[in-house]
Amino acid sequence: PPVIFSGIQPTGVPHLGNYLGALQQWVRLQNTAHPSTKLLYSIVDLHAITIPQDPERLRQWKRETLATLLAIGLDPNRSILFYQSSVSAHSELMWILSCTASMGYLSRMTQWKSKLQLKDDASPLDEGSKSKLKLGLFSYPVLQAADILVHRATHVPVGEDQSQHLEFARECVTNFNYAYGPDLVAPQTIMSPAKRVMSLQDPHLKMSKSHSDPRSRILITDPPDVIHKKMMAALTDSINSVSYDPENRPGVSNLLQFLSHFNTEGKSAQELGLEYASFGLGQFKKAVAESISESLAPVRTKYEQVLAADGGRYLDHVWMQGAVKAKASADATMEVVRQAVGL
Ligand code: AQP
Repeated sequence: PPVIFSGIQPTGVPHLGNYLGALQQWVRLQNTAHPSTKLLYSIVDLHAITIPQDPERLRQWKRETLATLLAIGLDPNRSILFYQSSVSAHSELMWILSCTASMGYLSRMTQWKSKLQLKDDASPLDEGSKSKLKLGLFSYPVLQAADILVHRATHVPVGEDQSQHLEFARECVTNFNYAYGPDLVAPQTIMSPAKRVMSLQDPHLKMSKSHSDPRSRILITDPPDVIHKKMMAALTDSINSVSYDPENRPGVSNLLQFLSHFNTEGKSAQELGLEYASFGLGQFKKAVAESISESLAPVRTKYEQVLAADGGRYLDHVWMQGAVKAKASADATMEVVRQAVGL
């Protein structure tokens, strides 16, 4: 039977990019998958520490991320929700995989470069990058591969920014299986319909938790007045009408994408572009803000509820229960892997 695995970093409250690009798909899969399908969704705290984190703030973000997963409709009795660091097999398999993974392949991956704000053609052997680059940030795709492979995941739902990492995870399977025998399973990528949600302040950048300008993203817990303010400040262009034209009007087209993803009749961004053609940009932004606020209202209410439930202990109950199940899933794989490697 299929096994679905995906993860999110607890580096802040998830934004619309995370929601439309990944989390919404997690819920959809949960609600439509055959009952025999195993679903694991992890809050990947070990990935979060590849850049410096304040311990108290990290603990708080983990709780907020878990509360978000529950608020959007993940059911802990159906989906296994857990903190990555509570299942040590993830780290153990990472080590084993790094003994057959290729340095050259890792050097060509681009995400560590963007986190260090380096150019795409920078090499880790440049003097400047060598001193800034920590081993964990460089090798974290191996941990990500381990996250997936330790549960023998067959399918991984992610946004487009993760496709290179999934390719690398398959490469890790090939390398391991070549060395030790066909024990690991190569996962398939499930790309969400909202592949790449763009920043409100720069429609050429993806919306991201770590961008310094909070107006660049809408958090899924933002109240209506905040959503309205961020939307009115969104960067568009000087043509005071609406049309869907991603090439020439990336800002307006990004907003039409939002509207489409929340449209209950399943209208495309193109169709909505025609429908809103006569709107001025101010009036249009207001309509987009209202649509987002309305769709997120139940999520916000549930988020507050689960954070406070049982004096805050409900969340502990959820992750601990998830950890027990995830550990059982990972341990079964590790038995085979240790046997194959001779450990
Ligand atoms: N802008 C986006 N559009 C579509 N999908 C996105 N995802 C993230 N941003 C977008 C998807 O969300 C899932 C969880 O992401 P993550 O938190 O593990 O990693 P990330 O890609 O590093 O997210 P951020 O928000 O950009 O965080 P920072 O700023 O810390 O790097 C993934 O499936 C991802 O594809």
